[in-house]
Amino acid sequence: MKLRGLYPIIDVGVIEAGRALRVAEEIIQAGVKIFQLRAKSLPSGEFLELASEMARLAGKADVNFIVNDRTDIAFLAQADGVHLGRDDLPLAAARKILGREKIIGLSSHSPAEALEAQAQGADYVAFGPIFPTSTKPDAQKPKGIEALREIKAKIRLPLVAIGGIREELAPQVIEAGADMLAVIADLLNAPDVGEKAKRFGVLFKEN
Ligand code: TZP
Ligand code: MG
Repeated sequence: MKLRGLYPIIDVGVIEAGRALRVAEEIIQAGVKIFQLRAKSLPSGEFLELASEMARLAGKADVNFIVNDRTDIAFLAQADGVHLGRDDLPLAAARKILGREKIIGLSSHSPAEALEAQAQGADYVAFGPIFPTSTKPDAQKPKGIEALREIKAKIRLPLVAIGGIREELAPQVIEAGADMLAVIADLLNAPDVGEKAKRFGVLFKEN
């Protein structure tokens, strides 16, 4: 499956965990091909339960479901992959658990880190924050879209842009080379999440 389009992150620090499955249904209905569950403060058992439900929904719709940070939960929930940051398991260790077929995405904050992620065998690389974000309090300083353009010229992996991406800023991020836009606040705080996801989706057809 080609990795391109909106990459919603369902962050249960931003919406209540009780709403998360409904949101997953809405974005699947809206046509997204990949989404992630981010649950920094959910107890592991609840994280696993929610991830398992989401994996089931995604599986029925042939959508890729990715678990943030936790390779153990990705494995147990039978998710399609895991997204790893710098504090998570190294890629090679996650690969041993999940195998070759699963998707492993890595975070990067510079061209050098993006190249390193590619060399390590990641399936996609995320770069950001592109713009200021209040969703991740410990995020680095915004990197801007020229840095994204620089990375796009250097790597062949699908490139995910993240951080402060709102619908009105999305066209310039796609133009700079993002294959996917990872979005939390602008999507989850929208009055109609499904409609919002559709509008992001349309931008990939236009740009
Ligand atoms: N990593 C870098 S920025 C960020 C993460 C998880 C937060 C993105 O959230 P938002 O609300 O789309 O800025
Ligand atoms: Mg992480």
